[in-house]
Amino acid sequence: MDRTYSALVVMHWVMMITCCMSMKHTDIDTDQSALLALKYHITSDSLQILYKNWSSNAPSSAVCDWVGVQCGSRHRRVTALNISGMGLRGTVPPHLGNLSFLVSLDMRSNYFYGTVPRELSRLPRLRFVRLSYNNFSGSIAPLFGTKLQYLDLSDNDFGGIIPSSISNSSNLEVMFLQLNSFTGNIPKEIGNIQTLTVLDLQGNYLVGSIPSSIFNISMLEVLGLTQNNLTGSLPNDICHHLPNLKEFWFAANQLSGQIPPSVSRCSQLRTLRLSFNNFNGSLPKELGNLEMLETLYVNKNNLQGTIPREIGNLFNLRGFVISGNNISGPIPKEIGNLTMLTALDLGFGLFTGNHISGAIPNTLGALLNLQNLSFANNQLEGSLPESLGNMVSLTSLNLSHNYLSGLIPKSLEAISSLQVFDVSSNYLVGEIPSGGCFRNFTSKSFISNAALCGDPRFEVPPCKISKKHRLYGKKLVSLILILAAIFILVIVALACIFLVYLRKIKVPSPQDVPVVASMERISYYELLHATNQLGESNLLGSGSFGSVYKGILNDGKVVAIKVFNLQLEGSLRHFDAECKVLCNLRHRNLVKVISSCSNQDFKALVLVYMPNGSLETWLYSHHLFLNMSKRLNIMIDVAYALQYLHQEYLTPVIHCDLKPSNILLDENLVGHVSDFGITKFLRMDESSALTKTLATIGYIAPGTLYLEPKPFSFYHLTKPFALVHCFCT
Ligand SMILES: *[C@@H]1O[C@H](CO)[C@@H](O)[C@H](O)[C@H]1NC(C)=O
Ligand SMILES: *[C@@H]1O[C@H](CO)[C@@H](O)[C@H](O)[C@H]1NC(C)=O
Ligand SMILES: *[C@@H]1O[C@H](CO)[C@@H](O)[C@H](O)[C@H]1NC(C)=O
Ligand SMILES: *[C@@H]1O[C@H](CO)[C@@H](O)[C@H](O)[C@H]1NC(C)=O
Ligand SMILES: *[C@@H]1O[C@H](CO)[C@@H](O)[C@H](O)[C@H]1NC(C)=O
Ligand SMILES: *[C@@H]1O[C@H](CO)[C@@H](O)[C@H](O)[C@H]1NC(C)=O
Ligand SMILES: *[C@@H]1O[C@H](CO)[C@@H](O)[C@H](O)[C@H]1NC(C)=O
Ligand SMILES: *[C@@H]1O[C@H](CO)[C@@H](O)[C@H](O)[C@H]1NC(C)=O
Ligand SMILES: *[C@@H]1O[C@H](CO)[C@@H](O)[C@H](O)[C@H]1NC(C)=O
Ligand SMILES: *[C@@H]1O[C@H](CO)[C@@H](O)[C@H](O)[C@H]1NC(C)=O
Ligand SMILES: *[C@@H]1O[C@H](CO)[C@@H](O)[C@H](O)[C@H]1NC(C)=O
Ligand SMILES: *[C@H]1O[C@H](CO)[C@@H](O)[C@H](O)[C@H]1NC(C)=O
Repeated sequence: MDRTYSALVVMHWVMMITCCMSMKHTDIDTDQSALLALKYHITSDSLQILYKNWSSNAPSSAVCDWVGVQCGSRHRRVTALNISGMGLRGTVPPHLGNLSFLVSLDMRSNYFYGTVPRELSRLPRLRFVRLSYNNFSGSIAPLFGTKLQYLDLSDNDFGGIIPSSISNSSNLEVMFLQLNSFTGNIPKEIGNIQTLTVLDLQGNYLVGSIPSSIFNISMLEVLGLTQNNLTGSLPNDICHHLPNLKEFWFAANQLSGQIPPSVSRCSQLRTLRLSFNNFNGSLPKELGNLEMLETLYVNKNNLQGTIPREIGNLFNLRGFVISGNNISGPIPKEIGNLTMLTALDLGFGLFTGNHISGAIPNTLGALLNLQNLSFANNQLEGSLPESLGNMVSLTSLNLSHNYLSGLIPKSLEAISSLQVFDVSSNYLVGEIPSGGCFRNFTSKSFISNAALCGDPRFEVPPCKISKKHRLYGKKLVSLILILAAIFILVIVALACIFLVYLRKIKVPSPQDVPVVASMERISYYELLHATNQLGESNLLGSGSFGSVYKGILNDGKVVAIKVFNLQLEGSLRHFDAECKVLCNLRHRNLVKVISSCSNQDFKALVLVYMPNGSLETWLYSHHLFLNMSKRLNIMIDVAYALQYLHQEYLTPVIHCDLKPSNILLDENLVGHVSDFGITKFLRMDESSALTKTLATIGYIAPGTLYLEPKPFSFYHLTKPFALVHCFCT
C-alpha cells in the first residue's frame, strides 16, 4: 500500500515536472519558432523590417520586443501579431497555429498568397482577424472559432462556399468577405449569428435567394450584397426585425418583385441601393418616412408609376437616382425641399428611359448643392425656369431628349462650375447665351432644337434683331453705330500704344529684313553741297524726327533729302524703319528712295522730290484747290498703296501714321505715301492677332477719313491680312 502510494507520488511528481518542463518548453520558445517559421516563409521583405528585427539569435524572451509582436503582460505569450502594410510576400506556415495565446492577427495590405492553414483553427482565443488586401485563396473555414468577433478577408481570392460552420462563431460582429470569389448560396446559418452588425458579401459569385434568416439578425446595420448573382425577391416584412439597419447594398443582382413598403420601418436607413435589378411595381410612398436617408439609387429596374411627392420629406437626401426605369408623371415640386441633394438623375437609361412629363418645377432652383442633374430622355415640356441659374454648384446639366420649349435662360451663364451642358433634341428657340460658362460649350450641346440662334461657334444661324428693336428706328441704330465706333477707336488707340511699346522692346532680327535692293551711292559731301550746306532756303519742312530739304545732285536731279536729327530720342529707330521699308518696297504710290546716307552722326534718306507737296497743304490752302475727281484719284492712289503694303508684299506692312501730311503729290498730282518712321512689319503668325495689336495713339487728322478705302469697316477687322490703319502723330 505504502509502496504503491509512494510510487504514485513519485509518478505524480515526475509527471508534474516533465509536464511543467514541457509547458515551459512550449511557452515562448514555441511562439518564437512559430514567428521564425513565418519569417522563413516570407520570400520578399521589401522594407526589410522583419528581416532585421526578428533575429533568431536573440533569447526567446526577446520575441515580445519584436516589431509587430505584442505579449500578454502576465503570461508573456504572444497575443497580437500586426505585420500589416510591411510589403511582405509569402505564405503562412502551419506553425502559426502554435501561437495558442493569439487574440489578434493583422496581416492586411501585404502580398501573402496561398491558403490559410488548417492549423489556425487551433487558436482558441482568436478574436480579431484582418487579412484583407492580400492574395489568399482557398477555404476560410479554419478561421471560424467560437471567440471570433471581427473578420476582414476582403479583397483576396478566397473561394468555395461560405461554410455553414460560420455559425460556430456565435460572437461574430463584423464580417467583411467582399471582393472574393465565393460561390454557392449564402448559408442560412448566418442568421444564427445574432451579434452580427456588418455583413458584407459584395462582389462575389453568390447565387440563389437571400436566406430570410438574415432579416432576423436584429443587430444588423450594414448588409452588402451588391454584385452577386442573387435572385428572388425581398420579403414583405424585410424591415420588421432590422430596426438598426443603416446601409442596404443590393445593386447589380437579379432581384425581382416589388420594393416592399415596409422598408420604411428601417428608420435608421441612410443608404438604399437597388440599382441594376429587376424590381417592378412603383416607388413606395412610404420611402418618405426614411428621414435619415442620404442615398436612394434604384436606377435600371422596371419600376413604374410616379415619383411620390413624399420624397420631398427626405431632407437628408444627397443622391436620388431613378434613371432607366419606366416612371411617368410629373416631377413633384416638393423636390425643391431636398436641399442637400448633390446628384439628381431621373433620366438616362441605356436601353429604357423614364416617361416623366410636365414642366420642370421652378422650385428646383433651391437645390444649391446640386452638382449633377439629368432629366434626359423624358417627356418634359414647357420652358426652362429662370431659377435654374440659382443652382450654383452644378457641374453637369443634361436636359436632352425632351419636349422643352422657349428660351435658354441667360441666368445659366452665372453657374461658373458648369462643365457639361446638354439641351439637345428639344424645341428650344432664341438666342444661345454666350457669356460665362457658355464660353466653353460646343455646338453638340444644342443640336436638334427648334430655332436656336447665336454665335456661329454653336453652328446656329445668327440672331436677327427683333422687330421690337427695329421700331426704335434710325436713332437707335445710329446711336449704336456711334457707340460701336467709339468703342473701336478706343481699342485701336490702345492697340497703338501696345504696338509702340512692342516696337520699343523689339530689336529687329536679320530675318525680318528683306533683301536690300541696290542703291545709288551718294556721299555726305555731295548731299551737303546739294542742299546748300543744309541751308534755310532749301528747307521744305520739319517733322518730329528731322527736317526735309530740297536738293540738286551733281547730275542735276532734284531730290528731297530727309535728315534725321540724331539728338532726338528714337530718331535712329525711325531712320532704320523708314530705310527698311523704302529700300525694299517698290510701288508707284509709295515715295521712292534713291539712296541713303548713313554714318556715325549723320543719317539721311534721299527721296524722289515731290513738287506738289503734301495733300495737307492742298486741303487747307486758300489758293490751291482739288476738285472732286482729283480727290478721288488721290484716294485711289492711297488705296493702291495700302493694298500693296497689306496684301501684296511678302510681309504685311502697317504704316501706322497715315494722314494727309504724309501723302505727297508729284507733278501729276499722283499720291505717294511717305513717312514710314513708325511702320510695323507683321510676321505671318501675327496676322491672327491683327485686330488687337495694331495702331498707335494719336489724333485723327481732318481729312484722313476721306482717304481710307473702308474706314473702320468690319472688313478690316475680320479679314486676315487686311489691316486696320492707325492714325497717329
Ligand atoms: C526591434 O524593433 C523594436 C522596436 O520596433 C526594438 O525595440 C527592438 O530593439 C528591435 N530588435 C532588434 C533585434 O532589432
Ligand atoms: C496594425 O498596425 C497598423 C499600422 O500601425 C494599425 O493601423 C492597425 O490598427 C494595427 N492593427 C491592429 C489590429 O491593432
Ligand atoms: C508547431 O506547429 C508545427 C506545424 O503545425 C509543428 O510541426 C511543430 O512541431 C509545432 N510545435 C512547435 C513547438 O513548434
Ligand atoms: C494571386 O494569385 C493568383 C493565383 O491564386 C495568381 O494568378 C495572381 O497572379 C495573384 N495575384 C497577385 C497580384 O499576386
Ligand atoms: C461547427 O459547426 C459544425 C456545423 O455547423 C459542427 O458540426 C461542429 O461541431 C462545430 N464545431 C465546433 C468546434 O463547435
Ligand atoms: C447568374 O444566374 C443565372 C441563373 O440563375 C445564370 O443563368 C447566369 O449565368 C449567372 N451569371 C453569372 C455571372 O454567374
Ligand atoms: C412584378 O414581377 C413579378 C415577377 O417577377 C410578377 O409576378 C408581378 O406581377 C410583377 N408586378 C408588377 C406590378 O408588374
Ligand atoms: C411602362 O409603363 C407603362 C404603364 O405606365 C406600360 O404600359 C408599359 O408597357 C411599360 N413599358 C415597359 C417597357 O415596361
Ligand atoms: C416642401 O415643398 C413644398 C412645395 O414646394 C412647400 O410648400 C413646403 O413648404 C416645403 N416644405 C418644407 C418643410 O420646406
Ligand atoms: C457627377 O458626374 C461626374 C461625371 O459624370 C462624376 O464624376 C461625379 O462623381 C458625379 N457627382 C455626383 C455627386 O454624383
Ligand atoms: C473653360 O474650361 C477651362 C478648362 O477646361 C476652365 O479652366 C475655364 O475656367 C472654363 N471657363 C469657363 C468660363 O467656364
Ligand atoms: C426572426 O426574429 C423575430 C424576432 O426577432 C422572430 O419573431 C422571427 O420568428 C424570427 N424569424 C426566423 C425565421 O427565425
